[in-house]
Amino acid sequence: MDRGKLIVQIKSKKTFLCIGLDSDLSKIPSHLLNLDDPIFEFNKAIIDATKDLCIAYKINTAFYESNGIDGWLSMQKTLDYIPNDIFTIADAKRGDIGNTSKMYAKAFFENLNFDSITVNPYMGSDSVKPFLSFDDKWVILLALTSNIGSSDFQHLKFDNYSLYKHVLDTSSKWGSENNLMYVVGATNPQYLEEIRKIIPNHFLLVPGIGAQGGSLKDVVEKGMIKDCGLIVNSSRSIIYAGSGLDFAVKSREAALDVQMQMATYISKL
Ligand code: NUP
Repeated sequence: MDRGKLIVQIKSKKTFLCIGLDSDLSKIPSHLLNLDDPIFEFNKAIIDATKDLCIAYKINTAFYESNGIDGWLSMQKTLDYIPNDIFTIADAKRGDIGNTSKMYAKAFFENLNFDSITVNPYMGSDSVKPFLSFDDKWVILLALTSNIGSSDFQHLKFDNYSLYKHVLDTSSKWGSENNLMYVVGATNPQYLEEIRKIIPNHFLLVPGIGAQGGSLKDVVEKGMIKDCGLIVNSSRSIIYAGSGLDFAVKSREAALDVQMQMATYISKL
């Protein structure tokens, strides 16, 4: 999906919500567990209930890889079930020497037909560039993550400039606003103004509202641009909003609550 189509989706659906399918056998409703593929059935019901309220689904591959071959099949089936006009994210945080990154890119962009993949910048340009050579596919590079450990390295200063700023500055030259986005956690909204000075037009994938306590309002105030420029993810607080037979209805209610707030921000663009 290209940037233009993504923006059209955001404006027409009045949402920049990404729902994270962090689907876990130990957390999904127990009545699904005797079905052939409980994770897929769970995802299918969540997608059916929420697809008009979000513009993206993020599949965190850890939740699927942990189930072995069955997990990869659940992931493939889920990806195939997501409507084509919804942006898909493989949250896989890959990156390796160029030769190997090329294989990761083939795995997620060709074998599995994801629109985007999260990539770890630590190994540098040759580890990221293979992912950027695919038409209509996106790299979402980790910049400033939402976890407590983000302060261990990302805020270290070199030449009086934080490491995450070096990542933004240097990597923004590897791709463009049309194939590169950045992960910035909602738990760090105070840094968004600085980040926007370095990358004024790139889209940001923002996890951390909901279960991690980040504020949508803060993220919008400091990070939104005229094309929206934000894809805000929520996983647990939406997909596990209910645990009974009506779990999909509850997930819709939780997604609708976020979407309605987003609609007011989109209407001001
Ligand atoms: O900085 C990051 N923080 C984060 O939570 C980068 C991520 N990719 N994530 C992922 O977003 C995390 O692995 C999980 O899949 C999702 C957040 O889930 P939740 O806290 O909304 O349940």
